[in-house]
Amino acid sequence: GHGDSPATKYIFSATTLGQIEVEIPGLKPDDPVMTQAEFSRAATIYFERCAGCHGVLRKGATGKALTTDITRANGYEYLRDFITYGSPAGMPNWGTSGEMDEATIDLMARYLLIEPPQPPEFGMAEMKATWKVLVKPEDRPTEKLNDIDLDNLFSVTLRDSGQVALIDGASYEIHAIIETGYAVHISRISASGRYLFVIGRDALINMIDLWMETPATVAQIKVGAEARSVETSKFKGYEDKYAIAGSYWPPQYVIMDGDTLEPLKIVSTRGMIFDTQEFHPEPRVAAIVASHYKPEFIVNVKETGKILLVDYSDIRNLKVTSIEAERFLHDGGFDSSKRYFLTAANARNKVAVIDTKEGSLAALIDTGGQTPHPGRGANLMHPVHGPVWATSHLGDETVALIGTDPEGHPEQAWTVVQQLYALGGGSLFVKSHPTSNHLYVDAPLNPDAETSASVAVFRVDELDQEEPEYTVLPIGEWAGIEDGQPRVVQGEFNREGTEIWFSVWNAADKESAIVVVDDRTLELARVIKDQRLITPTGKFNVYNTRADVY
Ligand code: DHE
Repeated sequence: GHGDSPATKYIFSATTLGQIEVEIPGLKPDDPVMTQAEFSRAATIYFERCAGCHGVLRKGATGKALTTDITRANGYEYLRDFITYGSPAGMPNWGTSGEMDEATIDLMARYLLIEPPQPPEFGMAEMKATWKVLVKPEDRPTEKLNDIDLDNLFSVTLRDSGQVALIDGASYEIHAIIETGYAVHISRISASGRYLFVIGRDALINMIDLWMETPATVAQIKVGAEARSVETSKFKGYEDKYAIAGSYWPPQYVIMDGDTLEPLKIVSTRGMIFDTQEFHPEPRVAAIVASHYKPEFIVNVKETGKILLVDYSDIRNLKVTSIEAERFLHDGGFDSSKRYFLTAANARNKVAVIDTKEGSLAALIDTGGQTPHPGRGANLMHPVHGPVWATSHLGDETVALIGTDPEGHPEQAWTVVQQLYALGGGSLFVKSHPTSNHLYVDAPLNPDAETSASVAVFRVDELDQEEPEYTVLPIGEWAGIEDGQPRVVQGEFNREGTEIWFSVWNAADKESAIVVVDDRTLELARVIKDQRLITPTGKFNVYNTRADVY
């Protein structure tokens, strides 16, 4: 068994994961020989590179299960080759891409034949030990001290430098670069627009005050060993009152004070899978959004397939509605009315729809493609079918348009009304804006370099055609980067919806860029380059993110 070794050690640090020190959990006679130092190194690499898809305990989700019953049956050579060459289903080619050398791949293949170590729990004592209020609420500005147009500010993830860049949506000027967690993941904005919350993969949260002369971190906390989601309360009367973060490890969520990040309530998500009602030890928390209809957080629990409506109006007597949805919930967003939340159960090729007003599952839709991955999705006014929400897919070129208007368009509601064919597999994000006539579809994980550096654009007013055509924007080419093979990822609109920004995401030691496209003409508006823009990926416009406009 794993995790029961009292000697299991695990080192946490506030800003980087560092080397993970874990003891080999009970070697069996036929286990591959591995030194303690090798095991710790492999555990660290696994945690940083593999756990996101395969799970800390290797039970699988976006990636296949890698428990020892499976890995030993497949054997060392199979594992070595799989890690080296990858697969079209989404496994990266760690060897041929040059990211892991032969010795590392050999180590990882051997490591997978041994039982996984279980990292320790992370409860209130551990959280409190990492919690820092750098500027107390009473010492913060009482009015905005800068002349930044906050609603048109972009928080840009600088993935590998563990920072965010705050970039002006009109002048493209970088107002600040702020140190955050390791392999920082997403940004969310408080209901008032004042506080920016950023979470790293190491579960470090930075709370940044945008009213300061130069925006800076005012509070910080680490809520676990690995995390992906953070959100703040948005319901009327609760603006800026609470924050919530979900973690992958340990599997839990925590509700925090919205002014200081003081942890108030930690809730484990371990429990039964919704359909088989079998216990799962690692049900990770994926996307979290804040309801506009009730004082509730909507929490997606990946492996057990449950969507939790967490009522924050009385957190001492916490009421949680647990909705049976589908396994492997990942990411999603609201429809244009903000009443319905659509979330992808990506390894099940489904989208679950939550009616946030009724507090129930409205529908479970087969998207007709392989591995839907919507980000927050995109809302369009379809010329024939009325309001629809779009998702692209990781596993193929299809884009599913799903009707979202049960009152005005009951026939179309919660069905795939149209399938579009974009550039190819490996898409992660789609984007539109209420004022835009375009739907943008990226393909950053496509194995073809030219495809992964391009974006497909559909015209919304041409969606009445049988097979609507798309325009290809050569974003990577427009960036004019000589060195490396950058991928183009995640469109994000400015406040007005007139320009859309794409990240041109290159290796950490190579030049990256942000390319701004004029939405009306589909022409290049600007290339933002700066030595400090290291590995830009996600971008979050303050207004669009806090108001859920997409
Ligand atoms: Fe993400 C959102 C998890 C890899 C960029 N990513 C999310 C969310 C989850 C998630 C659960 C939804 C958060 C929310 O809404 O509360 N991401 C994961 C993974 O588990 C995965 C597959 C593997 C991993 O090891 O982390 C993963 N993600 C990536 C990347 O490699 C990306 C492309 C680059 C990066 O920055 O690391 C990436 N993820 C993003 C972005 C969003 C996101 C840009 C927010 C999109 C949006 O528009 O809201």
